[in-house]
Amino acid sequence: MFKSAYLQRVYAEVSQRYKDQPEFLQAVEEFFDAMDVLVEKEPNIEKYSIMERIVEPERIIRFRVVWTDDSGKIQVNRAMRVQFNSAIGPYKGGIRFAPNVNESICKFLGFEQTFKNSLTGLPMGGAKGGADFDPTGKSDQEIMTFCQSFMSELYAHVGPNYDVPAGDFGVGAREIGYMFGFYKKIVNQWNGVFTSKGIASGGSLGRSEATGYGVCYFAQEMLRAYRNDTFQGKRVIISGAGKVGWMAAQKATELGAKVVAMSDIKGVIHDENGIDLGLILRLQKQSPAVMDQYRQTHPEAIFNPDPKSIWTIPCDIAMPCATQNEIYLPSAEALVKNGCWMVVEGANMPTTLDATRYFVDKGILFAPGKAANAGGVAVSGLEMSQNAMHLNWTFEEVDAKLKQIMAGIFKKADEASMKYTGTHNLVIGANIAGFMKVYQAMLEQGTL
Ligand code: 2IT
Repeated sequence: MFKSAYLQRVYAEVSQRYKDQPEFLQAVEEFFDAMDVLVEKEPNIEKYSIMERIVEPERIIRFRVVWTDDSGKIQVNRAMRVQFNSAIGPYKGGIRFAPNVNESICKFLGFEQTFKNSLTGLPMGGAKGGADFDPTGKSDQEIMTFCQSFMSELYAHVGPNYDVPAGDFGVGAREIGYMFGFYKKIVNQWNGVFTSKGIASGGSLGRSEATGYGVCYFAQEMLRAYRNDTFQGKRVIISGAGKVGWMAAQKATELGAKVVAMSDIKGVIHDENGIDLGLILRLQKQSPAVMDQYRQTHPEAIFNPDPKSIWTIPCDIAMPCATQNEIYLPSAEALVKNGCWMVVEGANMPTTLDATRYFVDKGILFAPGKAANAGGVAVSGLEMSQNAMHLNWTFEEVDAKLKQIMAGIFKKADEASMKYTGTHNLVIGANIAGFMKVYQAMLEQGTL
């Protein structure tokens, strides 16, 4: 627990009030862990009740989504948007469509997003939203009908200078296109209310690559600064083969690493020749989860239907890019036992708190998601700039800015850690560096 009596008191209150929100409390606990070294040096945090304020979302919008499926049956889903913090810019963060979406998950994501967005250096507040709608197996028509009904409510609560959503799990360019189109029709204005749009609809080149590439750019900075090293010849394992994991695998391979294992909900593929990324992409055209089909083309590869088994494969670098809480303590122990010395989080909060503490205690180079996966929202910020200026940058321009932003995040997080702990603890450093700007803005703006 925390040394600070102030943090202990606020955490006790929050955990009592939101005892049914485990993911949210986990995100707050990780954040307070990092705040422990800061609160006594910054008495204004307690004086101005910053922690009490920062853990409460500024606003939560909840609504019902009614839509008709292809068989004519009327369906009902629950949706929400958590507008967490707007101290440093308009609310910004993705929308998730998945059956397990609830207030705890939207709040944990919105809370993390606040500090992640701050770390990018761009003026974006934190938000997250979603619906307990499962897009798997739905027809194009059903997806469109759902998205339009969803937007018939959400349109009133978003805008290019108010709240700018993007994608997340279950929400890609297709869903964004339908939501953006419906918004545009209702408000009768073309503006940058969504990011991760298709290129023809005003999306930014490089946005679809940004999160995965950013994870590798961040890892490159760690390798350079802490080991005078590169990706060349490293064994990498990546959980998830979606938007983040696939792009991270491609960039890591381009930088000289060998990606020996990847996973999705069907299972794990271990291929000592290096994963055939082109094959995965081709298989994904038919269905989203494909690992069970990989051996039809590469019979020498090994398939294991348990997604968690990926963490037992020997590697140098592990990149969890699938979902929250995918590395529990036993998986962390297996990774370290088998020689893993670096963990870079591509997903949001993929490592549980005790597993994170274990990695840090063992001296593993560990990059928290709010720093390492910030490349996605960073390029979303660049998409907002391009839309506001009514112009488009080239892929090379965007990619160069992304590299610069990821290097900047690494520097800020490492420097904050050195300043407050005298060590290279990127979990503490990223939380403090992300917090400082939000905190400063909250002080400047008075008690709201
Ligand atoms: O978790 C994330 O940073 C995202 N889903 C992307 C958010 C965004 O606004 O691009």
